[in-house]
Amino acid sequence: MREDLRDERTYWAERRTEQLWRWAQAAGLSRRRFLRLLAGGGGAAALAAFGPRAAGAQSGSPAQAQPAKPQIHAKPTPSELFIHHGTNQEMRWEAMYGRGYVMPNAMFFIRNHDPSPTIDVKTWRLKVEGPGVAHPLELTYEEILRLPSQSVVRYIECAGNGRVFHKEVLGKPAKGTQWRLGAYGVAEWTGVPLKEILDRAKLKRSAVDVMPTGLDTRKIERPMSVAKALEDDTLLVYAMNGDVLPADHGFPVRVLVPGWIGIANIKWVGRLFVSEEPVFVEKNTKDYVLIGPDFPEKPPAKGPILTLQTLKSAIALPWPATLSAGKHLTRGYAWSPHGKIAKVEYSVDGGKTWAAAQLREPNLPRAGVRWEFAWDAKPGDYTVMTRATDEKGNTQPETVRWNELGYEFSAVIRHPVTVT
Ligand SMILES: Nc1nc2c(c(=O)[nH]1)N[C@H]1C(S)=C(S)[C@@H](COP(=O)(O)O)O[C@H]1N2
Ligand SMILES: [Mo]
Repeated sequence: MREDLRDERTYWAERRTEQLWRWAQAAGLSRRRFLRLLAGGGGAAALAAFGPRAAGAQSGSPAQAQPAKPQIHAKPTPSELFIHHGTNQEMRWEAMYGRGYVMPNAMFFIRNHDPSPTIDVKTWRLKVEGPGVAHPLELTYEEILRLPSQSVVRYIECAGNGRVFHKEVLGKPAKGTQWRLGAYGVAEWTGVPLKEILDRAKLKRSAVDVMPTGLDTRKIERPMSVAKALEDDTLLVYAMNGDVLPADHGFPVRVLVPGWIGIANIKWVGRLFVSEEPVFVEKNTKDYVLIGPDFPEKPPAKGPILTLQTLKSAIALPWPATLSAGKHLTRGYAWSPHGKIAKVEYSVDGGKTWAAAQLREPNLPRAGVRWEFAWDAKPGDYTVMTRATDEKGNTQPETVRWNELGYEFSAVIRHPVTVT
């Protein structure tokens, strides 16, 4: 393999070039001319002119359906545990104070484009098909449960987590659910490595991408490279924190694609499509791309395609918080897609002075870590800040670049706390 396509960054760069080359070939361009155009400034945009308008258009624009369904979620979503955002439910960080390492299923955030579908496992089948497999399959739920399984602890985070800070910090609102930091959750996921399933479907050497499709109203889908699908911890998940995978989290099965953005973790999977060509759909051309003055168009996508999540930290306190004066053990989490967290620093004076918080085991890569610090709080108004650094040396920056859809907010956040 020329490049490491398990890395989401490399993957999209590679796939885009392949797509442009296909269009160029179809238009009769030579490889030389193609490479020259590609290398030139604005070359990709020029090449895109050879292709269909936007690849996402092929799948049609999303239905305008405003579901009149009373039932959006299967589990209770009380406001002590969740901040409600329509079909989405944000975990309240203060509810995680004093709990264990993983987020209980009853508290795990929900990110749904449409209401959670109800699926009958008796008739449900997983189809594994497409030109990239020699032996297409249909598996029942029972058959899947009998395949070799794995359990891993990993986080899932929505690409839009922190979006509200585009407005509150950068001063320019971004479109989409106005999450604070609660679109993140750690769980123990159990399921069948996708590799086991692809092996049984006789994955061809010519296979390029694997795309899971959801059985929700708009059949949400987004591809991954074959290399990523074959990683040990890329799973077809059927259990979450030791329970049957809950309806809101993808029952009967979802994929877990560790380190990749939330949308890669498709729920209610009905089909795994294995291609021999790059796959471009709405969720990697129009959504989940960076759009804005700092981001050039990247045909066939409207901007750079999102890759990894960003490094973040959050405080397990209400927003804004009020505390009574005295000793407090302040707690929270920090997480990075690049590996373990190396340190978390905190400031209670708005960033003038910083000290190290204590990290609490476990500290697992692609999951996160709990941190805490003792604070003897005197009455007054405070801005509490935390700054995480991961084992690869990435640190939360002071600011980030605004983008229309509000992705990749990872800057240090100023949490308002009043001590009375
Ligand atoms: N079929 C389907 N899969 C989906 C989604 C969806 O709307 N439909 N949302 C995605 C997004 S954007 C995120 S962030 C995660 C959220 O997973 P959770 O709801 O279990 O927390 O699921 C992903 N998988
Ligand atoms: Mo998401």
